[in-house]
Amino acid sequence: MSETNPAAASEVVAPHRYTAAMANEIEARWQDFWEANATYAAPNPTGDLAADPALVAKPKKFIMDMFPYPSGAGLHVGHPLGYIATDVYARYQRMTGHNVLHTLGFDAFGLPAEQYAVQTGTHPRASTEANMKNMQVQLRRLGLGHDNRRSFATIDPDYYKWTQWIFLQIFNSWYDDEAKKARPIAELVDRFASGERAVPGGRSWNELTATERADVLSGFRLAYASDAPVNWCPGLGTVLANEEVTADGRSERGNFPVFKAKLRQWNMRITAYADRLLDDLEELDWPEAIKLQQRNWIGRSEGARVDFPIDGENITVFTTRQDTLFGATYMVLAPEHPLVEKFTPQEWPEGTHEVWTGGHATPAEAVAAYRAQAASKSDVERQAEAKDKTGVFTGSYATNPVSGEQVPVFIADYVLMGYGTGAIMAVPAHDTRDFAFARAFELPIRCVVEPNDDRGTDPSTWDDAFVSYDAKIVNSSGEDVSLDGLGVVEAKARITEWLERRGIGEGTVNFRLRDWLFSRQRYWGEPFPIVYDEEGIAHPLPESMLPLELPEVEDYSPRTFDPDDANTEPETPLSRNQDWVNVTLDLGDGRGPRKYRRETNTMPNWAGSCWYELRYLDPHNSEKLVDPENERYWMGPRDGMPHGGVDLYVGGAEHAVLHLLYARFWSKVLYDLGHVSSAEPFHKLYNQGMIQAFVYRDSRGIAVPAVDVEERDGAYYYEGEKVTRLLGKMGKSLKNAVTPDEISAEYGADTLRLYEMAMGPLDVSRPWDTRAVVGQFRLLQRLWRNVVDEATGAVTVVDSEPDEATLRALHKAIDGVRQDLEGLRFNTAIAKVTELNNHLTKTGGPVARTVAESLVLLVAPLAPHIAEELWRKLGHTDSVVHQDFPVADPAYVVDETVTCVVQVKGKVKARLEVSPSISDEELEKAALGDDKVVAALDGAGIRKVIVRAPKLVNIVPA
Ligand code: ANZ
Repeated sequence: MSETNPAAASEVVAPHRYTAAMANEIEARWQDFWEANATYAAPNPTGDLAADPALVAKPKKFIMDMFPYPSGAGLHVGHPLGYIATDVYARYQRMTGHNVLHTLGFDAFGLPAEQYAVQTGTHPRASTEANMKNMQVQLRRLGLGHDNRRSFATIDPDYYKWTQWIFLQIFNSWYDDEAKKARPIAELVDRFASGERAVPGGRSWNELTATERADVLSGFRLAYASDAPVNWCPGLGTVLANEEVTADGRSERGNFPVFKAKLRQWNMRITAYADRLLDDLEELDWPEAIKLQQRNWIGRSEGARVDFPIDGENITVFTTRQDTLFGATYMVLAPEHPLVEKFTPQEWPEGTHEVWTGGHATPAEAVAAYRAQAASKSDVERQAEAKDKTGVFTGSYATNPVSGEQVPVFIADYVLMGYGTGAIMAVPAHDTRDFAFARAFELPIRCVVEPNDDRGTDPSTWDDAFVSYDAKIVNSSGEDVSLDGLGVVEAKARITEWLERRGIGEGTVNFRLRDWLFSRQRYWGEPFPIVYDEEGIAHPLPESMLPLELPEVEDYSPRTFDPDDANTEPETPLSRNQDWVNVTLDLGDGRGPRKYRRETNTMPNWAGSCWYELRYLDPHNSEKLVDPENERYWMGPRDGMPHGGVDLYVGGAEHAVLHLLYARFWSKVLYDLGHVSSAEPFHKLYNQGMIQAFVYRDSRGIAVPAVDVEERDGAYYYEGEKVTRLLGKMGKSLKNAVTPDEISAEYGADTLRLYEMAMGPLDVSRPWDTRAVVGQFRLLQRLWRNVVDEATGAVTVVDSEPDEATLRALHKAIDGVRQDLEGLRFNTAIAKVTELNNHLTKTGGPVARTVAESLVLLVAPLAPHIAEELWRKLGHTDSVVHQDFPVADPAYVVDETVTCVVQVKGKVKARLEVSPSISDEELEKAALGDDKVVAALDGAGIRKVIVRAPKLVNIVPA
């Protein structure tokens, strides 16, 4: 490539031409300068990063990237797209009067780092640190203006000390549903002890043993251990959060099967915040698509709980269609429902339908067999829209509370224990799954919502359920309530009121969101600051014992199993170090030194990224997570916004739910407990697109090295063999990765930055094309040439007044670039800079100093190294980084106009100031709409309009 590379050519002819070698020299020099002078240091109001109060008096901008995990593969050119974008934006904000905080840390715990370590046989800390070093070198070369004093990795004990501290805050609090906020658990204990609040279970607090008290509090704590069914992934050897399981019931990482298993695990009570997580979305400046995904994940459903009496007890169902209660012809319990045994009689009732029994001699036998079958399926498999529904009759009937009818009670795996009440009323006429089930089990199907298509009202002739919210209720009259003729919404309201009046049901809201499974059977994560006493009660470590450091172990590999073997149990790597696990401690709780066992699970990799924005604010604070004054300055609510937060957060759309939901939840807890002033972490979120690359595959479908592929007549060849080309991801495994280092070596980082920003709108994915990079290099060469004599190296600018056309070109560019940078439209900003630069090139002759300086300032956020160099060459002694961004003079921004004469019957009636490029149609419209012209026509019709844009319009009245 270097033969055709202008970057390498012509050094002899023009010794001071901007070449790759020169770019590399300039860039390395300025990177050293910036580092030595702490050019990007952002001052804090207080603490060790505090500085000139005048700087802190400025408005602030806190600009953040989703931080990377230190991958062994290093960066390819796709990774820095967002980092460059935030850097350009941050530089622009610095030049428009803001105190800017922009830095980057590393998310260094978690599965990827650990898997890499296991594969390469190195300790995760060693491999992670080596990877970070490598990435830091790569990032530095891009000229990113980060405040490196604020960088850290989540694996630093100084950092995870506070991750553990936050865990303890969450552990030590409960959600007060009345106040709608988290409070210290000690307040709840006081309320129980004083009798102000009844203890669940009905006994008094004083009667309870220590274990019983701990169990009661577990039901309230925002972080709690429980034996609930969890997602167990034998192939990875760990349990996973719901968010980490794909739609087909496999692990997001590694694609292994995931099973439900009952294991004692830590959870975060994120469900307590479901309402607030949903409501506060409204206030955020986020892409609608991401908000929608969060709304769906939280999954708010408005419906009702309804009691169906059975043998003096009730089965309570959750339904979103209480308006169809008259059409409920059977019920279904989840196979795991605790009431199943109770309602499974000794024998089948007289005349039980054969298909209902599954061929079993007794209900107990049928239920046991079906339960075993259901246990081997994942939730997703159970919920699949398969037409063949399975289940068995329990042998019992319940009463439909509105019709009084006896309805059979089934168990079936399409009803999940973890949603609603784990029991449903089935309305086969209007629910697809119930319809399929009713057909299979020959159950009655009753139409209670009048179809508005042509299927008729006899369900026996239907092929599927009629599902609609926009129809009338029919066949729904009982003794003292009738829904007939009502629409769905009115019917729901009426029946809910009826149920509530009789105390047999109530309107409720149900959420799809589940509590967040928070423990992993991994080595490479934050240890829990929890120990168990000899009675098995969990105790928090006192703050003075933090950080609880991850112990060195010989064997840090996870214990994995046959991926398909559900009957396995996880083993935690930390449990292999018994010296660490068994300790004698004085927790300072008045009980003196005692023997304890440490928790051996570790936190999931999401923990470290749940709060890192806060630590950037005050990274060296050893007393506090963050000083409140610093937090308020950078994160506090402004300008009447209900929440504060990071001013711009850029990252990939793949984090729509997991990271962003978890981080929002932690923010809210910290806010409730008074540790921070913003209840939301990220005010504005922006998702950058992906840089894609062509993947070339041979006839076997194997990727071949993209650099060695040749193009001939529209076809592609590798070693003489024809290969196919498709646009895909960039990566080592697809043999199409291009590194920023290669491109920087060939053209310089400024060219790489410009190319990435010029490729298209930031939020759109775009294909990488190495051959196109040179275009941006040429722009920088022309820029250089407009200021510097390539032969002598002398600055060529002159102290003269620029001409009018140049002033117009300049101020239009300033105006446009400002708007584009503010709006993150970097590609169009570059187009405007290019236009101005071309104007100067075309005009020829030396450029006026004022114009050259403005041009350099316009370029500075985009290509900071060359801008810094030219700024010095222009005679300045201070860095370009903190200069004021040019301001457009409005007089030169408005389009030039020409005067158009409008005649009526040959006489001049009006003069219009119009754009020289106005079209005939526009000009005619403007003329006919002019007040003076309207007056002159005085209601007369028009025979003819002659238009000669832009100067003349002649109107001939009828
Ligand atoms: C009666 C009914 C009639 C229903 C009808 C739907 C249509 P969303 O919107 O997702 O909240 N359901 C309730 N609990 C369930 C569970 N544990 N497992 C499986 N399904 C369950 O869904 C609520 C609806 O899903 C509820 O409303 C219930 O079926 C079912 F024409 O009740 B419906």
